[in-house]
Amino acid sequence: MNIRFPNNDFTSFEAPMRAEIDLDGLEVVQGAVPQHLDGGFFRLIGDRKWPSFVENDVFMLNEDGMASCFYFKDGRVNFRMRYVRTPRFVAEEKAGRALFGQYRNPFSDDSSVAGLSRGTANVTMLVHGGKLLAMKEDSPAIEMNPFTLETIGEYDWDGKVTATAITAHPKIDSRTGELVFFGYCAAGPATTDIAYYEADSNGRIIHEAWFHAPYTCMVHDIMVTQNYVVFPITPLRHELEWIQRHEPAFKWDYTKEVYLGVLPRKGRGDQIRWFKGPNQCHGHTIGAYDDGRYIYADNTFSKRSFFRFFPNIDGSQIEPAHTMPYAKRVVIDMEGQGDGFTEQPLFEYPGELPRIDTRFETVPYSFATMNLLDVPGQERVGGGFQWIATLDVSGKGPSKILYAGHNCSIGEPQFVPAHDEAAEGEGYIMAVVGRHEQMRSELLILDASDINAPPVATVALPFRLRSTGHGYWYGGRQLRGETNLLGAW
Ligand code: V55
Ligand code: FE
Repeated sequence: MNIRFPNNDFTSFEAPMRAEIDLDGLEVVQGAVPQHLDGGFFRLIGDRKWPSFVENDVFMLNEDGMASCFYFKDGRVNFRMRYVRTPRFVAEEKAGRALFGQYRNPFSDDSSVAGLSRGTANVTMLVHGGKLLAMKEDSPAIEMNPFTLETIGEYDWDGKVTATAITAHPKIDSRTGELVFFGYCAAGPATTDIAYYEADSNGRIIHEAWFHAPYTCMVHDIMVTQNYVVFPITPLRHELEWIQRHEPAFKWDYTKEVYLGVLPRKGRGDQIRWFKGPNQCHGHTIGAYDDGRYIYADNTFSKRSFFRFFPNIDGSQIEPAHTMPYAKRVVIDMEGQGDGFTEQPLFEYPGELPRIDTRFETVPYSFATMNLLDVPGQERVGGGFQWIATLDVSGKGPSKILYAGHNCSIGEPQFVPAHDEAAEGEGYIMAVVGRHEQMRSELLILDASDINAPPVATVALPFRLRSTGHGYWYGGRQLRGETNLLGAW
C-alpha cells in the first residue's frame, strides 16, 4: 500500500516525523546548561504514524502521541523520543495502516477495532505516585517508563478508576501532593457524566464522585484550589447524533451560557453548585486559589473555540477574532446568594498555553508565563505562537515579552525552579523554538526573571520537533519515586 500524507497545513516544518530518536549529549551552542539541573523536561507531541483515511481529519488533535524528554544531569542534556504504544497504535502498527477514523468518532473506525480504546495519548505527561502517565481526555491513561519512555500499558489506578476517559490536565495539590483529576464523557462517547477523583500523594485513590454536566461539551481542564474544584462547562458542544452522521464531533454554540460547576474538595456529586455566566470558551487554567470565601480562578477564554476546524453550530462563518484567547480572572463568591461570577482581564495580548510555578498549584500565586499569538505593533514574519510572555497576575510586577524571531515558532513555556527553596518564579523557563528556515529546533533555557536577557543556554537539535503538545518538568527525585511534591529535583 502506498503511504502518503495529504498535502495540507501539516507539511514542511509540521510534517509528521514518524521517527523515534535517542540522542545523548545534545550540543549547547550558546551559554551553559546549569550543572545542578537534575530531571526531565517531558513533552508530548502529536505525530501520525499512518496517514488518515478520513478527509479533512482534525490533524492536530488526532495524531499518535509521541513522548519526548530532555534529560538533564551534570550540565549535559540527553534527548529521547518514543511513540506511546497505545492499544490503537499497536493495532495500526500490526495492520500497517490507519484503522481509526474521525476525531472522537468511533462510528468511523475500521470494524476490526470495534471496542478498542481510541486514545492517542497525545496531550500531557504526568508524573505522580512514582508513575509516568501519557494522557488524552477521551481515554484511559497510559503508563510509561520515565527513563526509557517504553510503554507499560493502560493504567486505571489498580482498578479504582472506572471512568472511560481521564483528563489530560490533572492538578497536583502543591501542599499535599494529592492528584486531583476527572473524566468527562466518563460513561462513554457524548455522555454528560463527569467523574471526579483524588489520589493521595502515593497515587492511591481516596475519593470518587460523579455528576452530570448541564450539556455535553469538551471539558479540557479544571481549576483546583485548596478547598474547591471548578469544572468549566463551556459550549464546545458534542452530540452523539453528529458523530453518527459523520459530522464534526464538536461544534461551537453561541446560544448557551457558561456553567462553572463548583464542588468542595472531596465533595459528593450532589453538592455541585452551578454558577452561570456569558457565552465564551474555556481554554486552559492558569492557576487558582481560594481564601475561604472567594475562589480566584485564572484561565484563558475566547469568544468561541480556538480551533477553527470545529464549525459554528448554526453554520455561520467563523470570525477569526472570536478564536483569540485572552487571560482572565474569574471570581466566585461561595458565601453570596447569587449564581453568577465576575470576571476581570489579566493580560492585554492574546495567548494560550499558560503555565505557573507548579509549586504554587492550588494556592495563592502571582507568576505566570504563556505563549502569545499576536502583539499588535510588533513586526513579525510567520504565524501562530511566536512570543512568550511572563506576567504577574497580582498586577504588581511588570510583564515581559520575548519574540522568537522571524519564521520561528515557540512552544509552551515550562518554568523550572532554580532550587527547591527558590522563591516563586525564581528559576528558568524552558521552551522549544522551531527555526523553520533551518528546519531545526532549539531548546531555550531562559532566566525566568528576565526572559529578554541572553539565554542561560541554547541547546541545539539536529532535527525539527513538531510544535504541538504540552510539557512538564519533573525533578530527578520525583522521577525516581523519592518524592511526589513538585520541585526542582
Ligand atoms: C486539546 C487538545 C487535544 C484534544 C482536545 O485544547 C483539546 C487542547 C491534542 O489533543 O483532544
Ligand atoms: Fe491542553
